[in-house]
Amino acid sequence: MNIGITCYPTYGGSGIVATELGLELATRGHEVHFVTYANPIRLDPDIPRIHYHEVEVSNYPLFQYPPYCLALASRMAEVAEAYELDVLHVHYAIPHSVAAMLAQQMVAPRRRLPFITTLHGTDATLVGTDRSFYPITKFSIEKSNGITCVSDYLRRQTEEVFGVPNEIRVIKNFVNCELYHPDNEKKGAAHYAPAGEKLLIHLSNFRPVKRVQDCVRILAEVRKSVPAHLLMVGDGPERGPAEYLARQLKVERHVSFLGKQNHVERIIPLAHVLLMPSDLEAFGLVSLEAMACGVVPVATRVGGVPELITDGEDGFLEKVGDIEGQAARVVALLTDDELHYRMAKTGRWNAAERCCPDKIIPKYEQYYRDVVNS
Ligand code: GMT
Repeated sequence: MNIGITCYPTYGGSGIVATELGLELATRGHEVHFVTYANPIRLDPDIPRIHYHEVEVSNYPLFQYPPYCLALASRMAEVAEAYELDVLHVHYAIPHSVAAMLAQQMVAPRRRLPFITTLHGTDATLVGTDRSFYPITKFSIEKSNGITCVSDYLRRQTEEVFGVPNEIRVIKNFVNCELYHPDNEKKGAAHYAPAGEKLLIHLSNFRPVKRVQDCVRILAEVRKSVPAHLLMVGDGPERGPAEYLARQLKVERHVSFLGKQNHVERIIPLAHVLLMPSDLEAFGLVSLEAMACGVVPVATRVGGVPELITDGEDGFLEKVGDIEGQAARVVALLTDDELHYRMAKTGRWNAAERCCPDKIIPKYEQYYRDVVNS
């Protein structure tokens, strides 16, 4: 098939899923056309059957806000006609779903261009429910030829919040278990923790929903009983406040802020525990990546996370904001090697069994066929 993919090309779960999906589809013989404003970070456009079409937005002085959605729709329509796309698959509803709807109408006299919208989380739970975005988000979701959500939770939420009558298919996040794998020796850890402290890790876009400061608080609590060092990977508005808090709690020497990293699969396996103290996660891709690397997630019981992590089996789930509870779980994992070994092994097994590309990509391929033939 000829498949168009649009996503946010920068750091963020939806862009990562879209990019990895495109790569997997290309290895399965599909021609994959990315239509985005920048080359997605994990995408090498030299890979066979991967094509990248940049969206350029002119910045005429009259435009206080450059009309990206219109430029994107035009580019989608151009690419669809030039490369005979069978389907457009957009990740994150706003504004990609609206642009796909326009592109579909632009090419309608000459070709049928069905589009699928994949909702990833904040597009439905936060941004989509913003009053100014709500009507257009609901409209473009309903006009989609196919809708997927990354968890059962998000499907229920989408049905409830938007009252969407269409069928919504749940296709969960996946992880490439060959790329993301355990590193039992963790030799590289000494670079961050020369005194042999065990590593905790947090990765995110440092938005308020991630509760990044909780990670620093958890580390401070853990260090009351076990020496540990925290790696903070990513960047965003909560980084400054988290750095400030680390100084306030006098743990700044025990926290490394690494900023945005292109090869997280090399860093995650160095850690023992992943912290994901979010207010909300539709799925929690980073916990899946950690499990694939044999790193045990200590997370919050929110959104779609319990669909991924089984509390006490392959990770721990605690209440949002319960610093003592999360810290106690981390301490247990850092001090009981047998417990850590068992949970890390189960996590790796579950990630590979349930969420490897071979289990998930055929679901997308089937959905494309269903939508194209409907
Ligand atoms: O919050 C993020 O990490 C970014 C966001 C995105 O859309 O880029 O992630 C969402 O999509 C991921 C991939 O499907 C999910 O695993 C995350 O749980 C989800 N984030 C939230 O719901 C907050």
